[in-house]
Amino acid sequence: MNSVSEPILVRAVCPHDCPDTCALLVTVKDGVATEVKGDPDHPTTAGVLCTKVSRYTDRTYHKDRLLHPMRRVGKKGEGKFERISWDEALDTIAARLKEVSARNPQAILPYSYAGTMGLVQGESMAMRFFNRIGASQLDRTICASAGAAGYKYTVGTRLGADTEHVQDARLIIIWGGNPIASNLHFWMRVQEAKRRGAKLIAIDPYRSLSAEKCHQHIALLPGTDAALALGMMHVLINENLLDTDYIVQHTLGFEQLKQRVQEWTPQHTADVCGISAEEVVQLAREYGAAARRGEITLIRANYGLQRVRGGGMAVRNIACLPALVGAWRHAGGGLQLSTSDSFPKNGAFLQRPDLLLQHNNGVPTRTINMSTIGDDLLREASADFGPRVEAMIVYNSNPVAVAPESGKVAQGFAREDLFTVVLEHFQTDTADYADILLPATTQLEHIDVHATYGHVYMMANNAAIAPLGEAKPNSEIFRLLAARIGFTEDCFSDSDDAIAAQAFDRSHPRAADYDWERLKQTGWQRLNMPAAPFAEGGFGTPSGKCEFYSARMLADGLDPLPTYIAPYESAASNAALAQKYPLAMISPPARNFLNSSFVNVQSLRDTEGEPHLDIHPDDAAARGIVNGAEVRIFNDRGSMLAKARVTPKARVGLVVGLSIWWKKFSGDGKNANEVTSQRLTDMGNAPTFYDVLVQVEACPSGV
Ligand SMILES: Nc1nc2c(c(=O)[nH]1)N[C@H]1C(S)=C(S)[C@@H](COP(=O)(O)OP(=O)(O)OC[C@H]3O[C@@H](n4cnc5c(=O)[nH]c(N)nc54)[C@H](O)[C@@H]3O)O[C@H]1N2
Ligand SMILES: Nc1nc2c(c(=O)[nH]1)N[C@H]1C(S)=C(S)[C@@H](COP(=O)(O)OP(=O)(O)OC[C@H]3O[C@@H](n4cnc5c(=O)[nH]c(N)nc54)[C@H](O)[C@@H]3O)O[C@H]1N2
Ligand code: SF4
Ligand SMILES: [Mo]
Repeated sequence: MNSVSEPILVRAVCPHDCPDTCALLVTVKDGVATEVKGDPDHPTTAGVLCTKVSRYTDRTYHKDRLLHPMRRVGKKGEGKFERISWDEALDTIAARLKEVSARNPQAILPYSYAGTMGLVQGESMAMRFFNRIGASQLDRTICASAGAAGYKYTVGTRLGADTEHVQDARLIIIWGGNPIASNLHFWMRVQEAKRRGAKLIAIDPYRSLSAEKCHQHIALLPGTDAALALGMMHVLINENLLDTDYIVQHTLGFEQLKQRVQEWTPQHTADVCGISAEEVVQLAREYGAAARRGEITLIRANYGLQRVRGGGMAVRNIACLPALVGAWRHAGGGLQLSTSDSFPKNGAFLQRPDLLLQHNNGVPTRTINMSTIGDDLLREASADFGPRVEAMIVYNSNPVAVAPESGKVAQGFAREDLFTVVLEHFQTDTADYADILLPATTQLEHIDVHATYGHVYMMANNAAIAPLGEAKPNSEIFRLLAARIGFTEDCFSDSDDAIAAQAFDRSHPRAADYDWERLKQTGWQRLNMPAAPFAEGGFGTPSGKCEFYSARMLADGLDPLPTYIAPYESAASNAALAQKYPLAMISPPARNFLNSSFVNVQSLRDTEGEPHLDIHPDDAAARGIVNGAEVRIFNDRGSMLAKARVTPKARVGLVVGLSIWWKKFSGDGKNANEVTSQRLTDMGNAPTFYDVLVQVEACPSGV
């Protein structure tokens, strides 16, 4: 490369697990990325990035980047490593996986999530490898599977309101989400709607940054959203605030629903939710009346309300609301949970599930739920469970920090007989337990193609710079491992370009004109799809209607009608436990972190400060806790320390610890997942991170 050259602009995509999936423009000078900006022309990005990714070069060129393979020399978890060559690393891994696989390939487990959401560096070459070897399958439930299940039973498919029309809505309900922190580009459009006169209502037990900026904040008890939706339906139906035409043409089970909601009087609803009956009535009336006037009403349902026992049912109940009032008729109206099913991904090509069946006598291997990894790593072989997990390959995830009941997760990872490989950018809490630690490239160093869950554009990521040090893309690491083990199928020599070129199914009308070479030039391309997906019905359910009554739910052993499932841990549902541990604790995302990513970027960590616990003045006073005091948060599963912030932002009975801290950056080497449980949701086998009771006490000074 010339020593003095003009800067060039490279089109890229934000890889992080965020609905916005921004289009990036990376400035590169002399082979060095100097700046990352949002593409002003991409409709949802609109030239804006969040604080985290506008500092992306700080992360890429961070002094702690892993730049060569390493082997553990200290004890597991201690984090002591020595440098080795790629040859030695790959030979060691291949030899160990062959040995385990000769006994039983299902003793091998991949562990990955959405460190990158790219279709190439995510589950393409990696899944081909694990399918071919016959490893256990990983059920990737840690984030969205409860709500996805509830939504699919009701609406049929994860399509929803189009973000590009949000500014046209007149009433926006932000339900269990904090878009200022976690969905910024949606929030920008909400702000535009507000300027045009829209009313904003937040439904959240915590006065989040976003709730603070809404006209109204309904602070219900955590885990009671399903009840609030039932109470709203009671009012809408009994006061006839309905779109009868839409109901007749495009829904199923209205009469049964009408019967079901009768018991959900405003007072009963209010008692369950810990709010007033007036709040229930007024919310329903405003929602129904706005729709009646022909105004666009939008519910943004997010993840906060799914992380409790009845999380699937909560989303299902909320998903009934727009059909009752006909909100789906308008672009920008209805509901947005996720847009991920908009994308016709070519899963059979990307992941090659056929390889698994072919090499395993036509039967799938066992499935392990990523959300119960703590228990599962500690399980012995049994007829029920299958073989003990003997080898784990972790990529795109940091389970020791993010998985529930962390004490058990760390205990599992500490097993001397477990062989652990971690592919990472940094020495995370999980990396500390690796036997072999491999340096992976960041988004600026590899190519990828992306679908999203917050808009409907296919997105291309070009490599802006060469890999740093000896880092390699995930895809290349699995390609090399496949070769070492002796897999000869052609798919293991597909280049990243070849994978990207077929990532979307061109036989599907939405992606009919997908062309990877062109997308690399343009950066982004909208799927061919309408802005109002259910304006004319056409739901993805078996009946093609929005199913108030779901025969599939009945067949799956669930209540076929909307109902309320109380949390595992709450004063109302477990009084004995609440006596010991009276405070509900939630640990939603901190604005300057992305799950546990970015915690090690100094400037962002400095902005967050240190682990905090927001606690209501009454709850603090009762415990002799003053603002700024060090407190201990505990239950039977574990404990952690944090600095108290005494504030009415947390409703009485609720404490909030914004997350997800790396354990090694907190005073006591612990984070919020010490107290979370491995119990699963009613549907989708998802974790219940926000279904937790704790006690909080002031630490004696000096602790
Ligand atoms: N900055 C930043 N952005 C992120 C992330 C991040 O870590 N940081 N994470 C990304 C990921 S992986 C995801 S899944 C999404 C998450 O996106 P969101 O679900 O929007 O997550 P939060 O922004 O925390 O909003 C959750 C809100 O739900 C509230 N809540 C908790 N329990 C309940 C409840 O029972 N009922 C109701 N109604 N509300 C409740 C919390 O108080 C919180 O304000 O964000 C993505 N974007
Ligand atoms: N208490 C509590 N726990 C939670 C949550 C909560 O709200 N509260 N939220 C939950 C949710 S919604 C989610 S989605 C999960 C998220 O959990 P994870 O998906 O594990 O997300 P991160 O913690 O960001 O870890 C991703 C890791 O992938 C790495 N990575 C990024 N890109 C690449 C790459 O190209 N190659 C490789 N090899 N590595 C890469 C990053 O460096 C990072 O360490 O956490 C869950 N845990
Ligand atoms: S984290 Fe979200 S808001 Fe920030 S740049 Fe990435 S996609 Fe955009
Ligand atoms: Mo998530």
